[in-house]
Amino acid sequence: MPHHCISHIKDVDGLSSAALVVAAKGGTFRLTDYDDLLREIDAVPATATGVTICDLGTNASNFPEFVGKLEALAKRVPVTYIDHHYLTEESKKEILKTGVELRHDVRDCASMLTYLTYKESLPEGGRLLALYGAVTDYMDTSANASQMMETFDRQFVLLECTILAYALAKNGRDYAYPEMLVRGLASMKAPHSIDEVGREALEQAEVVRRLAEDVRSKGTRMGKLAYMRTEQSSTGNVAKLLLGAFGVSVGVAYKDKLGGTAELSLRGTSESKIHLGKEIGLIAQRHGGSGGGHEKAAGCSVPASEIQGLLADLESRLEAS
Ligand SMILES: [Mn+2]
Repeated sequence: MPHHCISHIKDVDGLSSAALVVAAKGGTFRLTDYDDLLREIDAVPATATGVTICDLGTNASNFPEFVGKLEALAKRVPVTYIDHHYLTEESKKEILKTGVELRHDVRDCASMLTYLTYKESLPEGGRLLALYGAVTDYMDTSANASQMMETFDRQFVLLECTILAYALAKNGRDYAYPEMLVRGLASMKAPHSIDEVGREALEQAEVVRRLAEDVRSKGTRMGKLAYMRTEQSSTGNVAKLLLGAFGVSVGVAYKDKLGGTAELSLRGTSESKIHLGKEIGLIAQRHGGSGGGHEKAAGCSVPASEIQGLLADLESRLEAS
């Protein structure tokens, strides 16, 4: 009887979470982004005997619909929802009312929470997958992750999860690629030994080096933030590079998507005094879009014509903080 997993397609945390669910429960999985989460819930196979949703938050604008879909799904099959994106107490209560089992904690990454949920059914290698998510989501200083890290060669963990992140950044646009990575990880392969992943990661290292030069000439400073339009699949990386290139507290990188919308990634340094996820959720809504995320890493999508207005709003929030 097949279990079904829906997890985040964009980063190592989402992929590691999916691999952990597959390793523990078998069955099928789908990788998706926030925009398509509701559609993926609708598309859960009728034969599924259980569903786990990992590393996928939702924002205020479609929260009621999300809760409605969770409720309908939970009537059919047992549902476990594992996430670490910020949720209000009110939202948590609403999710719990749907009958899903909620594993939510903002102190750990989704892979760590997934590992802890299915620990009993996982092989030894599952601990490494939990750490890959923790390091790449900047959550390896949590009590669980730092304790786990003590039992490994730290450099091996850093190397392997970076290989994974770089190979994903290079090939993430092709759905089959992250799917292939999840299959390899679920069979407990080290990232460097999956297919051509090691070589792809090194090629991406060169892309990143060139990109770091690029952002200096193509980025624009606006007060406490810097922004840039990019074609890179990993807008998060570009946002990060802007922080260093311009010495600002917030970097924003965006790319155009089909249908006149733009997808933005935001990254902040410790100098940034606002919660980027909460702020961008509110600002994006005012500009006809939606967004959310963590304190120092967030994202949103808005009509492309709203970008300048959105950046100006974000900048004035930074000035006021
Ligand atoms: Mn995550």
